[in-house]
Amino acid sequence: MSSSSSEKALTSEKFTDLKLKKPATNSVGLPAVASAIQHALKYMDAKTAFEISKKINQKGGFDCPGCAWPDPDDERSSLGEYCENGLKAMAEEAQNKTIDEAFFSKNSIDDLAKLSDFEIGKSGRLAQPMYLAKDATHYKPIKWSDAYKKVAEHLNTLNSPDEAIFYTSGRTSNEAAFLYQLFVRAYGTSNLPDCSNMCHEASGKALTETLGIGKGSVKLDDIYKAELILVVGQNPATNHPRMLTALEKCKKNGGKIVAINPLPEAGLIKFVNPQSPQKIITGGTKIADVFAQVMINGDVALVKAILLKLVEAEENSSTVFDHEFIQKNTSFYSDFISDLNTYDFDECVKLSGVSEAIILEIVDLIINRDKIIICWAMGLTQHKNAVDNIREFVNILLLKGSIGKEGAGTCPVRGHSNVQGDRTVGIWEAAPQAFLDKIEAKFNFKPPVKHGYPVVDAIKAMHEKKAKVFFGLGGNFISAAPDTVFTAQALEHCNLTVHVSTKLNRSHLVTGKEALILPCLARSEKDIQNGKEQLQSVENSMGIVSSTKGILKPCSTELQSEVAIVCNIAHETLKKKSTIDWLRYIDNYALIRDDIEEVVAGFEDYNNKLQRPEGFYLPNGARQGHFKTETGKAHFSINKLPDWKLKSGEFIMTTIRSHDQFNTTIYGLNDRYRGVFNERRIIFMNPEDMEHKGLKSKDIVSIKSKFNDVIRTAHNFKVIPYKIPKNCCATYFPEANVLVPIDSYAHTAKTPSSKSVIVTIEKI
Ligand SMILES: Nc1nc2c(c(=O)[nH]1)N[C@H]1C(S)=C(S)[C@@H](COP(=O)(O)OP(=O)(O)OC[C@H]3O[C@@H](n4cnc5c(=O)[nH]c(N)nc54)[C@H](O)[C@@H]3O)O[C@H]1N2
Ligand SMILES: Nc1nc2c(c(=O)[nH]1)N[C@H]1C(S)=C(S)[C@@H](COP(=O)(O)OP(=O)(O)OC[C@H]3O[C@@H](n4cnc5c(=O)[nH]c(N)nc54)[C@H](O)[C@@H]3O)O[C@H]1N2
Ligand SMILES: [Mo]
Repeated sequence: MSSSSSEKALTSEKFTDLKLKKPATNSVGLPAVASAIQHALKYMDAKTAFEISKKINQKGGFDCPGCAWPDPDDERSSLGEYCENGLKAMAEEAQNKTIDEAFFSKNSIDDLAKLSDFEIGKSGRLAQPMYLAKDATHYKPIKWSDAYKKVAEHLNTLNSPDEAIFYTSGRTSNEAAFLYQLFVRAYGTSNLPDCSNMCHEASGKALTETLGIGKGSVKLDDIYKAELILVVGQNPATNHPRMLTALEKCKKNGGKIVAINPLPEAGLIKFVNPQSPQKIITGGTKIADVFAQVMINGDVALVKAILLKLVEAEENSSTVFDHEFIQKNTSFYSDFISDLNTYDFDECVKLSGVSEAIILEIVDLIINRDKIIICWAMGLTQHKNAVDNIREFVNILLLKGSIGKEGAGTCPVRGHSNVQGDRTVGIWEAAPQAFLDKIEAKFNFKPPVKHGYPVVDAIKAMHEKKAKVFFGLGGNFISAAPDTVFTAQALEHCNLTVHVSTKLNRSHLVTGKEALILPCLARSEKDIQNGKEQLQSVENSMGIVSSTKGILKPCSTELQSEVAIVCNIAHETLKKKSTIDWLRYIDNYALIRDDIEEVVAGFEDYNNKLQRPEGFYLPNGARQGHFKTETGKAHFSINKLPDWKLKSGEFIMTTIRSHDQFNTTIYGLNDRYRGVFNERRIIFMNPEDMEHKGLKSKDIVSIKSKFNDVIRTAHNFKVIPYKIPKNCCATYFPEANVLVPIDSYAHTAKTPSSKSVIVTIEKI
């Protein structure tokens, strides 16, 4: 009998022999270069590794499939503008091992599900389309044409287009993403959930409300010129290593850096630039001038404490706030100040977990500077009050007039390399009417106006059998989503699950009644259509669109490009119902860009501008000091303190990435900077909390979360004493996703609250 969906969905509970070392105080430097090279050579030959390191993130090369941090406009390092984890991402993508018919006939889906995520990833690149028939135990090969027919057949027999879900992960190019959303809307639904629903959705919401644009406002150059940068809820040494080079440059220019994080992350303490031999010898740059070790989800309390002191200083001197900016450019200042004054400073200090002395240091830095940038990532966005978190930080910028000028502004640091571009070109379950009108005008059909499901609602709809087909353009839905068991049941209720993928992952194993794997070209591979090499484009975290063109020979001749897959499915599904000639795009991606240009603002002369090696900037109102809000001004906002309270025996748990993973892709079992080796099933705890509970290092525990009377359990985690605030603990994503309740998400943004899960811990 086949295993249950939840058994297949959960990551292996076996231990892999934990080793502990002292956490590092600095990051990168020679060990990182060595680690990257070692890793690359394990999966690629030396020639490929060298070719890649020369072309990655170089002008005219290809965009690193790792993070979305921008490339410098000016000089790029001769060693290649790569980082350790970028090279690991490449090694994962460009490995020479492939999996095809023989692999799948040898391994049933139940066998594969028993492997750890690390082992699944190491199986190799998907090399031919595969089909899992109803009640079958093994995937079998299928011809591309039959696969397209199967998808079309399922989509065309649903009672309503709203019974289909079309997920996107943020590696998809602008070209493929634009056609995909066009197809989905022409088919008749807005069900376009994407990874950003689990990622920076709260940033988009908070920034649109307060500043009139859902993206950040700064350029890389602003980072260099800032006088003060707050790095909040972010672990750049691991997730955006090249950001450290930019922070180093800011420091060299006299800037100050404040890190706000429950964990003392290595790169924020000290950074040794791997591309500067002198720094490797001298031991590097101290990055954070002040480290505020905030309680998990204590950020609003911390900012309120800071704001109260700023108001006090302003009352004494009248020189702290930028009155001209506030008067000319903002609304709701006095409402904001009156609300703020209802809070008690000492209470906020206590709830933040940060000492008063540290808070006063931060206040001093803010008082004397007005070129301030706030950078943040998942530490702020994955909470119930995520939107409040971000709006509260924006209040600081508005008081100081730190927006719409050089060296100042907002910097939500994006995750996937093209997650921002996907949204720009229409991957959005709640697209604005103006965008839909443009689609209608250009393509002669009426896109549905009703909003579609974001990720959380999509899972619920599948669970309730209201949605019956799941299509994933990239990603690993089962492992990335919250509430693993619930999501597994949801996927299992589907008639068909389809994944367009480069690598095998758990989502191929937790399927609907039938399933398809459609293997696609990766970004580093040459995309040749009708004899011509095609280029594609992506947008980075700072709104720069640039071209990307693969350089390697595809790992299999059977792969198709994402563009070709989307066009064929659209053609096969819509037939005469659509007046769009889908197949003509496949031979010439420039035609897709011509159409994007007509629909999306800021893409004028797209094909020509893409020839510029450095790419081009999209318009950004907030950067220019134009705020497209209801009042036409930037909005101060009123935000409450979070409403949870820990009962005795409860902890607040955050789920984080190790140094050796890219989301659900596990590169290795080490988390070098945090001193954790060869194990992922671990829980970081405060030593005093451990003592109080009678726990010793490496003791084995179960973790339980209780939400709306439902108890969720994760078994077999080893305890590690760590410098984390009391009552807080941390585990890795995706092992702990089983504990994140489906109904716990950010107000208005619906981002699962995977950084604040209330748990109990029991020794077993
Ligand atoms: N190598 C590598 N690069 C990546 C990724 C990867 O997995 N691997 N993922 C990509 C993606 S999609 C994304 S979204 C980004 C993610 O990049 P990050 O957001 O840096 O990733 P996380 O590990 O989720 O870490 C969040 C940080 O927030 C802190 N934190 C946790 N809870 C709180 C809190 O309540 N308050 C505050 N202030 N801080 C908190 C954690 O200690 C941690 O340092 O990275 C991208 N880049
Ligand atoms: N508990 C918890 N859960 C989280 C998070 C957290 O911090 N904590 N973070 C959330 C965040 S920020 C995000 S962004 C999501 C990530 O969610 P996803 O984007 O869904 O997950 P990934 O692990 O990035 O997807 C990896 C898979 O993408 C496929 N892939 C890789 N490159 C390509 C490509 O070029 N084309 C195609 N078609 N496929 C490709 C491969 O098959 C690979 O297995 O997870 C979220 N989940
Ligand atoms: Mo993300």
